[in-house]
Amino acid sequence: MPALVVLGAQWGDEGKGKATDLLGGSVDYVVRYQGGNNAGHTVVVGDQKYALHLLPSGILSPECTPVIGGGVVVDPKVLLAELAGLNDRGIDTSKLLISGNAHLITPYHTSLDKVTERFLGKRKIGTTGRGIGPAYADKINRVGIRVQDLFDESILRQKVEAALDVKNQVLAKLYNRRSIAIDSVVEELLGYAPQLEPFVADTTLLLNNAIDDGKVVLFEGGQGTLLDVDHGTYPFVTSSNPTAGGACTGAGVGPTKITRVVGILKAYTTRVGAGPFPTELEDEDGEKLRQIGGEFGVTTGRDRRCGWFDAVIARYATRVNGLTDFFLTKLDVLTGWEQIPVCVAYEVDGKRVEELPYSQTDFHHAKPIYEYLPGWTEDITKAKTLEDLPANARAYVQALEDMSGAPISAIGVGPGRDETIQIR
Ligand code: 2SA
Ligand code: GDP
Ligand code: MG
Repeated sequence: MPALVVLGAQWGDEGKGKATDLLGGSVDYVVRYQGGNNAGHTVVVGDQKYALHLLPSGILSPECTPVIGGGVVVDPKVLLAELAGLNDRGIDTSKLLISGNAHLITPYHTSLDKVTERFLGKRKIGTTGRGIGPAYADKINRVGIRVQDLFDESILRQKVEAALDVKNQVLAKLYNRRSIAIDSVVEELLGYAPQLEPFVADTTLLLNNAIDDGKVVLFEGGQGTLLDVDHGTYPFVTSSNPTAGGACTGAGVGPTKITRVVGILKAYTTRVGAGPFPTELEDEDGEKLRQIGGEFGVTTGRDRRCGWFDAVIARYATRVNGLTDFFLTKLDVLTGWEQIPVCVAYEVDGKRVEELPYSQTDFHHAKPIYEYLPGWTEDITKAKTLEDLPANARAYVQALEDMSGAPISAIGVGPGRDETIQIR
């Protein structure tokens, strides 16, 4: 199993952090390939809980080398703070590698993110305010600053000037805001250079060599399939590609090298931020899922919107990612419901639709068609095998597998590393 991708099959927060951490003990490299510190990956080890934002979850496994790939956007201030926080808790972070091609999130990206959201008003995306969109916009616009630019002052200054030239005019003329001082940005960025330099490497070369040498490399997605800028619910998406193809571009590894793509799938659905969500519950069931599942943003603390499982989304995730298997998470959260609705298809303008509509207008109008599966009341958090689950919980898992288009290889029954049923 030389190279596997672990990604979110829904709108993120499916439990990728735990899944990656679980596998992390047996892999050599864990690679973040997109996104930045908008991610919030929670890992529970014994009585310790870690919330990772930018660092790969593999940072918690001593045998594993954590890598930040070129497709990631890096806020250097946040990165150094996250490293210091882990070091304070006794975690060795010295093995971290960062691609010199990764783009930087600077203070002006963060400001622009917040200002843009404010000006969008009721059309806002509900971003995390971490500067993600503006940093990726600069990358695509070819005025981004990369990690490698930190080590050449004159190049850095030229690039900051190029990036700020237009922005300052826009800020002044459109938003009536003060312009951003080039000197202070350059000075701040240069200040991070000595601390970051030891981590910077040609990660593409290294990862390809590692795979060729038979090492095991895990590519860890942030966010989820429906937040993908190309395949998600645009414009209510993040500005990168959490889907499987993003692992190839974001890490510089060809698709022929990827041998397994695991979709992390929550036993119900959540979403943070704005945008369509067919199975959303704005009633006491939604509140119950939020409270029992602890559905609050790991980065922003926002309430996550909650709803029933949506098999149309799961099938879509199987298709656009080429999933080989699913890791079903948070089954324990559903304990106690008499019956559990599962969305099997949508009704769009009076017609039954089995697959995710490509038209966003149709998706906004999609109404869930539910099947009702019998619930269970027994505590399942100690279950270690499928046979330990009550019959109705087993039937729920089987139904989800049958509807979702790929086999379920593991089931999460609690947040801890050991609260997992391994099936395959
Ligand atoms: P951004 O900041 O530009 O990426 O926001 C664009 C949309 O992407 C959503 N997004 C997320 N959705 C779920 N989880 C994320 N990470 C945090 C978590 C979220 C938090 O683990 O809880 O703490 O709020 C994440 N990151 C980005 C975002 O909500 C927008 O809809
Ligand atoms: P990620 O962004 O996909 O890594 O997920 P988050 O960390 O944002 O949110 C998932 C939450 O669910 C975290 O608090 C995890 O500790 C928790 N979690 C993961 N798997 C399970 C599970 O099987 N059961 C329960 N109850 N919690 C889980
Ligand atoms: Mg998260």
